[in-house]
This record gives sequence, C-alpha cells and structure tokens, in this order.
Amino acid sequence: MEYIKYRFFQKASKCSKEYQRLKAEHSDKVIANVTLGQILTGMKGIPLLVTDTSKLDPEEGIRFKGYSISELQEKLPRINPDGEPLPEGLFYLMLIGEIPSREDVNNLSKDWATRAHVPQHVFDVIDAMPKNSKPMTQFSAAILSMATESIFQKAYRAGVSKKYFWDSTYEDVMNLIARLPHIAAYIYRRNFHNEEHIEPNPRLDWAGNLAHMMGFDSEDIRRLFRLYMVIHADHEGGNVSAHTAHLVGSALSNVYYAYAAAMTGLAGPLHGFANQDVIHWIFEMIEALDTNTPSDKQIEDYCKFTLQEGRVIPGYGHAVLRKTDPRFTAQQEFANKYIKDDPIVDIVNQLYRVVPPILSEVGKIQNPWPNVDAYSGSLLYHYGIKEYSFYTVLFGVSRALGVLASLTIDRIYGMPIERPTSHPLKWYRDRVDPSTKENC
Ligand code: HAX
Repeated sequence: MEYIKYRFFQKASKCSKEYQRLKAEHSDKVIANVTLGQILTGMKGIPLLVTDTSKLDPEEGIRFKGYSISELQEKLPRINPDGEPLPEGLFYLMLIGEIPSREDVNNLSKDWATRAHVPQHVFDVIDAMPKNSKPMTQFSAAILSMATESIFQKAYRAGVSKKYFWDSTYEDVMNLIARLPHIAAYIYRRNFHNEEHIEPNPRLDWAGNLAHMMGFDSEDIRRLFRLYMVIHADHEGGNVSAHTAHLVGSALSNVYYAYAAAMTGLAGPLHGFANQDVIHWIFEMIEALDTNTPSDKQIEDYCKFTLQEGRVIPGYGHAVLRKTDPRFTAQQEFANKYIKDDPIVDIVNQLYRVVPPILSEVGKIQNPWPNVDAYSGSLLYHYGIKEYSFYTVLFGVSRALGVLASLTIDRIYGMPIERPTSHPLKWYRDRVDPSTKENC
C-alpha cells in the first residue's frame, strides 16, 4: 500500500473502531432535543451528522481539524516563505489528522500529477454541450461522465467485501481530485478563450497547475489560487454540497455520482452561486448609480432598494455563522497586502461598512455579516478572471478536498445509508396545536 494511503488507513482505522463501538454500546443515549422551529427552518442546529474534517463555530468560524485559517497559514507547508499554504497540505490534514511535512505535501502533489489524466470522453461530453450551458452544468456533467472510471464500482461488482470499500473509494477520490483542475480549466478555456486549451504542467502544484491551464502563470495568481483553494475546501458536513455528497454516497453511489450531485447543490444562489451573484449585483449597482466610486449613502440606498424588491444581498448572511466569516477576513487581508486601488475591491470593502447595519435593521436576518462569497469574486476579477459565471466552478474544485476526504472517512467508518423520517405537516401540527381545524 502506498505511503499516504497507509497513513490514512492506520489513523482512520482507530476512529472507525470507535465509531462502531459507540454505535454498539451507546445507541440509546439521547444527544439533543429537537424543536419544531428547527425542523421548519431547514434542520438548523440539530446535531445529525458525523464529519471529522472540520467544525464550524457560529462566532469563531471554521476550524480544520482544530486549526483556524490563520493557524493553517502559519503551519501548512508553502512553496515560497511569504506565500500561501498549499491545498495539498490541507487535504492531508483533513484526511490523516496531522500537519504534513513539506515532503508529505510533495508526495501528494506528485501522486495527484500521476493521476491527472482525464479520459477523452469527458472532454467530448463537455464539447457536446451548447456553449451557453452554464459552467457549473458542464462541470457536474463532466464529473458524472467520469463515473466510467470508478474503481469502487468495479470492485463492488466483483463482489468485494464491504470492509474494503474504503480502499477503492480512496482510489476514486484521489483520481477525481487530481483531474478536477484540468476539467475546470478546459471548461474555462472552451467558454471564454476560443477553445484554446493549455496542457497541464506536471511540475506545478495542484492549484498552480489549475491557474496555469486557465492561462494565468503569474506568481500573484498562484498565490491567490492557493489561498482560495484552502479557504473554500470544507465547512463541516451540514452545508448543501457536503451534505449532498454524504447523502448520495451513503447509498454506496460511487464518488463521481456523489460529487456531481454535490456540485448541482453548490450551483444554487443561496450556496456557491452567491460568489457570482455578488459581482453581478455590484455591476448592476454600478450601472444603476452610473458610477464605480459610489458614496456610502448611494450604496445604502441601493441595498434598501434591493431588499424592497424582495431580493437578498448576496454575500451576506449565513445559516450557521453569527460573525464576519474568517474566510472573508483572510481574503480582505490578502487584498490589503497585495492589491491597491481597485474599484471593485474598494466597493466590497465599502459594502462591509454599509450592509451589516441595514440587514440588522430588517430584524429577521440572523446574521448581517459577510460570508466567503462577499470577497472572492473581487479578487478573481482584479487578476483578470472576469468571467464570473465561472466562479462557482473554482469553488467546486476546492470543495472537493474536504467533501471527498469526508467520503473516504465515511467508507472506512462503515457509515450506513442515511434515512431520516418525514411526516405530513398535519402530523407536526397535531403535536403542537391539536385544536386547529385547518385542513392541510
Ligand atoms: N439579504 C436579504 N435577506 C436575507 C439575507 C440577505 N443577505 N440573509 C438572510 N435573509 C433573510 C432570509 O431570506 C429569510 O427571509 P424569509 O424569512 O423571508 O424567508 C430571513 O432573512 C431569515 O434568514 P436567516 O435565518 O438569517 O438565514 P438562512 O439560514 O435562512 O439563510 C443564507 C442563510 C446564506 C441562505 C441567507 O443569509 C442568504 O440568502 N444570503 C445571501 C446569499 C448568500 O450569500 N449565500 C451564500 C452563503 C454562504 C455559502 O454557502 N456559500 O457557498
């Protein structure tokens, strides 16, 4: 067994035994009560899932295996001493639970480079779609079409014992992650650069290679992509994309099916599409106000107009967070360090001053603070990636790291098929308000 896989097996087997022991010995213990409000607001706050890669605190934000983003920036291996950490290192941390050495990260980069070959039929599937198919549609379809390569599916068909499911899942996960940059870049060049594709450079790291294949070779962009791929990688297990991958995977659907499904969830405006929506909305505002240097008052009025129209202010609010997202702050610090005088970045900073008091005034909004999507588009735009319909694909490439590490862990723990119970609305009403006679 190769080294990284063996390290994963060693560490995760212990946790797998613990999962099975808890199930056998403590299944009757009550963990939490559930209110009707939690059920009617999208199951918020109910502890229902086991996810070991990261944990989200409403006040503090995300921690990956206990490490905050700023701690990762300090501890994970980097290529340049003043650069951003390599996403390979974060994947190793989420999978194995230890901060990797530089050598571990190099091994992972090399491993992914050897697995990065994308079968031709995947590109054919992309090419068969009309150019006006959204980049996320092309991305999900391409991932789904790669299920032909699933090693798990072949092992399952050959009758392999369930205790080895993790092994072929691990292989699928590593292959899929290795291939995502080429698929993403192919879609980008197809849609926005006259189908002039760029071959991968196996000497580059995973994120650097993605930038390279998209046509961007400056150190500035590589630095941004490494940060971007780290901060978007995981957000515990309950968000739509992570939960979808887990749910679909729980039926023993292969990794390609599970991840394609996750990507269709990420494509929604309340989730990853928000990173496009933010830039789209800012441009709508610039056009409506006829200036790209609006005053705070003009922005305030435009926000109120957006709310009056029954729309959301994209990039603001969160289902769990109750403070400014540390992923927003990491990007703001990046901009403060490397970007001067950019009108869109300036507007994003201005919005951070103006929007929270307006959303707080509305009353019903739980979190008036910005999330990760409020900043990311302005950075990409600054460096020349202006085709914002593509931004969610970049989010999707990154999100694979956490979600697919989790899927591998799901398999080694032997997690069961997910199957919560549902009831008609009347069933709930009869429990809280039996005297009502409404017939629905
Ligand atoms: N602008 C206007 N209204 C907002 C709002 C915003 N930014 N955020 C929440 N609200 C509204 C909700 O639509 C909801 O209204 P109704 O009661 O009329 O349905 C009300 O405030 C209560 O919502 P909440 O409990 O505060 O928030 P939810 O958990 O229901 O939703 C969302 C969380 C992130 C979906 C929400 O804040 C939102 O729509 N934000 C804008 C879109 C966005 O930025 N999405 C990306 C989130 C981060 C992410 O997943 N990235 O991928």
